[in-house]
Amino acid sequence: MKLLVVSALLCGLMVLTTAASKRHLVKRSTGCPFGWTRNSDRCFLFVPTAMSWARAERHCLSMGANLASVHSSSENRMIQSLTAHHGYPETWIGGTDAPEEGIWLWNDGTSFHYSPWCPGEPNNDRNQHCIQMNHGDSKCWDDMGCDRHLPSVCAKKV
Ligand SMILES: [Ca+2]
Ligand SMILES: [Ca+2]
Repeated sequence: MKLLVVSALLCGLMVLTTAASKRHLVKRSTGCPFGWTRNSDRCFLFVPTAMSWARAERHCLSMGANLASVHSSSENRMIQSLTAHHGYPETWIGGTDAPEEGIWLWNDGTSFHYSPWCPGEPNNDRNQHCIQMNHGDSKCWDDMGCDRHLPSVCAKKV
């Protein structure tokens, strides 16, 4: 009898833990669309197709996202890791100073406080108003002409 009770309890526990792990799986798989990478409360997608900054942003918008804003070195590294399979190409992120020279803004409306610029950047060379990451050997940020065609990274809230 005791054995029966114990095995019934074990069965119950197994059902419970299986249900819990299933819930966990479901949560993980629905947090972000397929192919997107979750980091904290956002989903990120590397888009290898080279486009101008504005077209890259419009492409992100079509998926309910914006070009990615970046707020810390760990976020910067995480986004870089999404570009690793493609050899760390120069890649658009969502920063621009097009509305007013030298006033950098994120197009998703978040505050601009972190910016690992390369030495000597941003230099606004011949009117550069958009941010590319992975520039140079140290893969830092550089302001670049927005009409240049580059891969990009989209981001959206979970
Ligand atoms: Ca500029
Ligand atoms: Ca520059």
